[in-house]
This record gives sequence, structure tokens and C-alpha cells, in this order.
Amino acid sequence: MDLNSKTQLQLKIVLLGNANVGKTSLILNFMSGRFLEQQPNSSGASYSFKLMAIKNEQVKVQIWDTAGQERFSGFTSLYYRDANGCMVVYDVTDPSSLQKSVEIFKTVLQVNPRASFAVIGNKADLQYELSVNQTDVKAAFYQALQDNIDREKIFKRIQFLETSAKLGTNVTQAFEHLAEQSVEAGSVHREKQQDEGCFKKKKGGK
Ligand SMILES: Nc1nc2c(ncn2[C@@H]2O[C@H](COP(=O)(O)OP(=O)(O)O)[C@@H](O)[C@H]2O)c(=O)[nH]1
Ligand SMILES: [Mg+2]
Repeated sequence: MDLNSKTQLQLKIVLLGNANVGKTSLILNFMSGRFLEQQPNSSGASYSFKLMAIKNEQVKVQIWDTAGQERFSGFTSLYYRDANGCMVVYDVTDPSSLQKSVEIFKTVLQVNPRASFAVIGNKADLQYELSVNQTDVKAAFYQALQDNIDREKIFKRIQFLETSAKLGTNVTQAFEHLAEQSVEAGSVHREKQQDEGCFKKKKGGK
């Protein structure tokens, strides 16, 4: 490991999934522990930063929020093609959002096969409306890899987790685990440490 204190590990995580599954809410909860019943509609993509301690090292994690399904077309590949970690989010009360997350997973994997993946079932606090169970989710993602030569390896590395952005359940775990996996996968890059509060966007992550 490079112990030069003037450089810092940089990591890019993107959240993808249907509109309304809770992507913006997950980020808000992770960044500030807050929750809004009426989350203002997000449009386009935006990012925020969090400094995280991973394996005794401070890592600067860039977290990208994207608008939902309607925006998930060719041009958004800009956001995930150089991502180290991809959080694919569905809503545990909405089976169609699971289908969408499987499609997203397949698309991202084609463009960015080195990415680490977390498959996140959000809104787990709505237990009485729960209509998607973990066994079906895992089966759907395993099925999605049927033509992939690295099927077992990729599947084993996917983190499956149910979260509640409302209650804060498993939110930190989801982000921390994905960040750790991304560092372990080794596709992260190092760059000169910036002054606090100031960051220049760097193109390309590999
Ligand atoms: N009950 C519950 N509602 C949630 C949760 N996460 C998000 N929501 C609500 O679901 C709606 C959509 O959330 P939002 O974060 O905007 O979804 P996005 O379109 O994926 O960014 C908002 O009304 C949120 O308050 C959750 O964990 N539990
Ligand atoms: Mg949003």
C-alpha cells in the first residue's frame, strides 16, 4: 500500500434504479441521517462526497445520485462506466422495480465489468406491504448472469441487503460494504490530496 500521506484514495459510487425507490433518500440518510417524507424530485445527476475510513485509510468517496428510469438511457452510462461501486436499488413493495434493477445490473456489467455491486431492497420498514423477498431477488440476479462465464465469481461478490432510508436501517452498512468491496477489487485510484472543501473533478477512474 502506498503510504505517501499526500495522496488519497478516491472512489466513485453510483446509485441506479427506478424513480421513487429511494435513491436520493438513501444518500440523504447516509450523509446526514435525515429523511424527508416528500423528497423533492431529483433531475439529472448530482454528486456528494464523504470521507470514509476503509482498512485504516481515509478514502474520499464520491457518491452519485441519478434521476430514475426515464433517464436511464445511453447518456447516463457516463455516470456508471467509470464507477468503482454500483448500488442498484429497488423498492421491496414494488416487484417491477426489481425487474428494472436486474436490467440495470446487466447493462452496467456490460459497460463496466470491474464494478462492485450492491443490490439494495429499500423501504424495508413497510413490512406489511413487502412483496419482494430476498430469495427471489437473489434468484433473479443469478439468472441474469446465466450467459456470463464469470457467473459464480460475480454473483458471490454482490452484496444483497434490505434497507430503510426512513429508519436508517442498514444504510451505513450498505455504503461501507460497497466502498470496501470496491477498494478490495483494486480499481480505485489515488490522487493528490485537495485542500479541505475544495475538489476538482477528475475524468476517468481507472
Ligand atoms: N417508507 C419509506 N419511504 C421511503 C424510503 N425511502 C424513500 N422513501 C420515500 O419514497 C419516495 C421516493 O424517494 P426518493 O428518495 O425521492 O426516490 P428516488 O426517486 O429513487 O430518488 C419519497 O416520498 C420518500 O420519502 C424508506 O426507506 N421507507
Ligand atoms: Mg431521486
